[in-house]
Amino acid sequence: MLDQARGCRAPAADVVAHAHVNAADYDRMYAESIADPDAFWGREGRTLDWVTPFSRVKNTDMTLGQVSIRWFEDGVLNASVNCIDRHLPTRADQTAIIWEPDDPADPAQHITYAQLSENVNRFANVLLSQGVMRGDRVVIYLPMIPEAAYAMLACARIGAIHSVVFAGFSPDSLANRINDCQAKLVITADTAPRGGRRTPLKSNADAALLRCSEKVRCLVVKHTGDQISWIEGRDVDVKALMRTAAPDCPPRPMGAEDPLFILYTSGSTGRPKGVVHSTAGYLLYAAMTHRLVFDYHEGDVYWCTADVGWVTGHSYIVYGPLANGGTTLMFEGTPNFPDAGRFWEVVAKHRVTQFYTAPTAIRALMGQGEEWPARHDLSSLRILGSVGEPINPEAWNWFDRHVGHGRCPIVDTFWQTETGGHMITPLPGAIPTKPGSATKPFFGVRPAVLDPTTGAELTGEAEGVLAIADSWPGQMRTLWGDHERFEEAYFSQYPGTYFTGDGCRRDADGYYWITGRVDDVLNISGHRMGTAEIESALVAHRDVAEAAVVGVPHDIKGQGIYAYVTLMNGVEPGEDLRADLVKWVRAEIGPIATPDFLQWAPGLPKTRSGKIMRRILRKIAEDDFGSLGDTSTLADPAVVDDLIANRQNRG
Ligand code: 6R9
Repeated sequence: MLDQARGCRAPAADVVAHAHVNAADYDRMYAESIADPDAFWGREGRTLDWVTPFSRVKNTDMTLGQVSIRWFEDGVLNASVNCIDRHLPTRADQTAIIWEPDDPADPAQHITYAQLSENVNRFANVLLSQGVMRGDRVVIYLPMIPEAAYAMLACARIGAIHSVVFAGFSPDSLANRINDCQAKLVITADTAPRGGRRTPLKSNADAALLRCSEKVRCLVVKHTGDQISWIEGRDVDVKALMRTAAPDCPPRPMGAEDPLFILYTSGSTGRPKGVVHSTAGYLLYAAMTHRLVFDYHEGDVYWCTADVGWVTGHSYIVYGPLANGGTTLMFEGTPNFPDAGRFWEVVAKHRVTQFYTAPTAIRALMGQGEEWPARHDLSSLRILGSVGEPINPEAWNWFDRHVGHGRCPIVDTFWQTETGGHMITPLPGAIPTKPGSATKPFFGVRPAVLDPTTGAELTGEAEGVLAIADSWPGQMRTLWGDHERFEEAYFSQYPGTYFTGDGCRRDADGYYWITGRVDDVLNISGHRMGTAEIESALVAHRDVAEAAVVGVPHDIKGQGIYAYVTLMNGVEPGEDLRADLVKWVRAEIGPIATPDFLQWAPGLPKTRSGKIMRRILRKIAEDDFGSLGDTSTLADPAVVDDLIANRQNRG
């Protein structure tokens, strides 16, 4: 059913009949969640397994200077029990994790809940044997292997706080995170196969640890068996210790508000921020959104293609699906290895029912042609999902037609590392979709479209910036070690609300359309990257005096990285130096930060107070010279002419 006039598609009758939530349920439940959050979330909160039940539901304050977010605060529970133990009586032999290796010639693994339990318990005992205690931080730098989930849940079991660092990050980025959270140990693997190539994770960790306290231990999962260097006394073979560790480890009772994990993400200024999530509120929110947004049912095989290094992997590969007793697929590889049909081959092989991916992957596969999905049996699919950036209608339609064959609702889920789970998203049986719109708020979420300058809340059809007017259980609690920066970064712009940093439009039907970041955060292939981080990597190079980075539209990645570089006096620009700088940034941060363009800039456009005018730099990067706007406040307007003249010289 396609309402052509409004570009709106209502859920088909069979989807509605099967769904946990229909349109009437949505209206009723949403109204209650806003009018009486204590009643709504109190009921939902009791679906978790508690050691000591909570008596208080919501205790939150988003007032600048006294921000405090607490949910179910006097309850006591353990997250690993909720993801494992409570399922054992009924589903010990059900598959919890399907692991699909990089090389399709290697066998997939089916890990049952009983096996998951044994592995997590053994892993937890290994951590205890290394002196990890409740509240200690453990950095996980692993590829997409089952041990990544075991390690996360083992931390949760003993009350340690994990911080997963994406395996694509450089040794420097890893060291910064280990040092910022003062981790007691780091868990890594020998090497990581991806797309037929191997990333030397252990040697990256070795390089990172040179910059960390000597006390930090290194637990190594021997995954490929590749040759690695070994430091006796510091390095520990996890698998060897797991074999002899006891298969049971009593779960540590944790307060609802005890941190479950820290996840570093990019902001508009400074170094990455350590986003802290709680045990109960986060887990409940991840589980509930997973169940309702993907309409997850018994027997489904759910696949999210994200990496556990990002929040999507935390909430929708590990915690959400496992808290629901689901079957979650973990994929080690890439969409185009050995060929552009790999995703579809995996869907057919494991009879995947829900498939959750990013627009950048869809656009890349779209470019390879529709013959790839057509070669595989995709009839098991029921729901498709998108996350990470706005999905353009072309990609939406291709996904719908060639993957979903017009019968699978697409859930375009808007959310952030900070929000813990989906914020604005369709529910498959309840909310008609429009290509490109994340549609309606999830339960308990109060989106507010604000005038960016006055902060006034706009009603009805409106365009502005997106804030959230009240707390929800999955909300981040603080920034690790810096509550002041937390308040400053999210609650200082529009008092009393959480500011997302995104622009947004609400249409006449009350649908939300996210228009992208309004701050200096870039979204490269769905990965968040702060311009400030790339700039500081560039200026760390001895030949660079100054740098300014902006985003530029990119067909596949969504946004590309455009860097303007001013060299030190006496240094000559040239192709070798350009290549060297690009390599330098990759080594400092990681391949995801590789500049797409690098333009030499003898000067940067600055205000008289020295602020770089990025608005102008963005326009020049986009070849949009006609509308540079007001340049009269520039200290030296001539630099703009020079940058335009040298626009071609950008490599
Ligand atoms: C989950 C995740 C968050 C930023 C967010 C926004 C963008 C994510 C989106 C979307 C439009 C969607 N974003 N999902 N924009 N539609 N469905 O991606 O977290 O890495 O923290 O990025 O991503 O700009 O502010 P994170």
